[in-house]
Amino acid sequence: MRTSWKWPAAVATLTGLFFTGACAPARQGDIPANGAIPTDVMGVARERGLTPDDLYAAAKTFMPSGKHDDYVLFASGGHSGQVHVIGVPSMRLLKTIAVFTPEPWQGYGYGGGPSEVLKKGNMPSGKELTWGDTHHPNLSETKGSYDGRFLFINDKANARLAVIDLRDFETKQIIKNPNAISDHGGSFVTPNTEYVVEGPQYATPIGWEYSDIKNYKEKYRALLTFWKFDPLAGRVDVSQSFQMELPPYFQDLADAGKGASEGLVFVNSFNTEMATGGVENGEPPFEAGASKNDVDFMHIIDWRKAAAVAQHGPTRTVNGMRVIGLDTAVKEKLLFFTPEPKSPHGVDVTPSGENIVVAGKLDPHVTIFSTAKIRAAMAKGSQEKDPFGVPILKLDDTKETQVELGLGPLHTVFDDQGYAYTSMFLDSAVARWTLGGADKGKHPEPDWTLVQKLPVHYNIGHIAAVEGDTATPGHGYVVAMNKWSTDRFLNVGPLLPQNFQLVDSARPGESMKVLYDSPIGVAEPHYAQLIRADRLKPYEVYPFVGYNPETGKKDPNAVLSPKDARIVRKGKVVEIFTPVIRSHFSPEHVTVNEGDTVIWHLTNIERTRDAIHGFCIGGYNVNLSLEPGEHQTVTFQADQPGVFPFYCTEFCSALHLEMMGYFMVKPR
Ligand code: K7E
Ligand code: CUA
Repeated sequence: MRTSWKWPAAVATLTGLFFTGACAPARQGDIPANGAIPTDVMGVARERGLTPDDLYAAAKTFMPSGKHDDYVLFASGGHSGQVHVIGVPSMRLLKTIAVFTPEPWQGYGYGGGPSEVLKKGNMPSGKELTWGDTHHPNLSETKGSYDGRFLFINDKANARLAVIDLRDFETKQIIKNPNAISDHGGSFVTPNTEYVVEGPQYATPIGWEYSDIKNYKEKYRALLTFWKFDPLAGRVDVSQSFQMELPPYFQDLADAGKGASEGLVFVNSFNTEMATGGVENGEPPFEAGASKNDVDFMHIIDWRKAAAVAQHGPTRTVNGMRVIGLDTAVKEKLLFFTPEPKSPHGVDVTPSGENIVVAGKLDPHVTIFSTAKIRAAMAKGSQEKDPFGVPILKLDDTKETQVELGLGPLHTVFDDQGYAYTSMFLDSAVARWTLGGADKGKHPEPDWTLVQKLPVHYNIGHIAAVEGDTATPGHGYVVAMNKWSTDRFLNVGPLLPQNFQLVDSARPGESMKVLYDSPIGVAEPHYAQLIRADRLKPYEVYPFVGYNPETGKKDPNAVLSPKDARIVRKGKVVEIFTPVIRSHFSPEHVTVNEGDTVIWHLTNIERTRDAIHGFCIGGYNVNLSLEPGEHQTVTFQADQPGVFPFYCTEFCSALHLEMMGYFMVKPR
């Protein structure tokens, strides 16, 4: 293992001072016995027992006040249902974007437009869903590179997709998959964000039909969904979207081809055994039944051809969605299989698109497939079929090579130096290895070779690198997204945070180092993407007063000036028009009758950056966040008589506490 990084000579000569017996006080900041508090870097380092490696890490990650990070990490918030936005290299949490879970500080789910966005994600039965299990955030792409415009994320638990607009970092659309209840291999975009792909996980009867699990092979199916994205509207166009039926294997991660492999989508699978569990009835449990075979199947889907079939048929429509049947997918040559090592997890396309890397949880290798070989094998076809008639292309005809990495390889990302980085769950390590072919880059080592394994703490799941899943990756940093933190942080009780470790991925020929441990105390993150900060161009304030963030237009009920404040009564409907500005709402007295419908229009007419106001009504579960220029309308029933103060929930000025009023409901 190389350790060739250079420590500045002047500092190196001082290194000897670190452990020369100066007795460190019990806690940093305590006054030592000799009364001397260190005031210089080396003194502090000595006092805290820091090594040159520690000082290097500190210098690499410290962000002076007012300076900004170079990269932004968009991380799934796991079963918090949200997305975390983290600056890199400082690893500071910049924001949590509310997606599938109500989030009061963002006014998300407590009245107004955001509540309507959330409601669209309810079950078709009307059953309310107030959380999600977010796994894979995916940034919109142009020509296979991030364009900084939109972010998509899936909800594994309920098979939903969310669209976040990166002009204001807000969730604009949640779509409930009309036919599936479980997903995982999503969201993944095609190289120009033509489609957002939502891959399945656990097979079920399509569209919530009931069927006994004894009929698993006949009745249960997986669905791969292609959501058509309209970049001008910034929304998925459900009417132009389609689904493809897949066998009832448990499909896992997916990735869209790019460059050489553009037009294809790759989807992993496990449980090609079609185990159905039932350990309580003496059947083999899932964990045994679903890992019997030595290989599972990587699915190869020609999405361009599939889109043409969706357009011209034959398809059937299920719950308003066009579905390409499994038999059609076979007949039209839309779907092929090739064996992949037992119980794989990640499938990742290299920057050139020439190779596809599959990591098998239960296999010590990564298997690298060749796009050219896959295309040739697809053209040739295969006599070997799975039980559903899907052609199986021979592994020898599709495989480029294998690289042995160790225990539990999961996910792989890439840099522009010709390296791949694979997370090793069981080894608790990041494996760096070399690519060949079009992705060879500048590495001095032989192609397809393990170069270094860096221990991380602990049980790494996903891994992110600088634009490391695009056609144009950068280099310098890798983030290890560790499932367990165990002893890394102060004990906060038995529910522990996860641990994101920032890794210096250094230059070719040098060694990786851990730079920073960042506790993620808000649910288990899965995937994350790391984008150059200069690709993002968010609003500083909304572009004009009266902006409705849900429509992107001026709201017809916008209250544009203080003189527009008014109350309009029509029978049992009371409409209030409230301009919001430091430090008052007007009107300040709003009196209605019990049973009235209240429609309250509020516009933040500020143009000053960060002049945010909140609007809450105690006892009525209403809380809005009104950013400069933003308009929201909240509608509710005045169903509780009494006097309810409303106030601003953001400390916006010296007279913020005075920014209040009374909502008075006269009893019947
Ligand atoms: Cu957690 Cu991508 Cu859902 Cu692997 S997945 S870790
Ligand atoms: Cu407005 Cu506080």
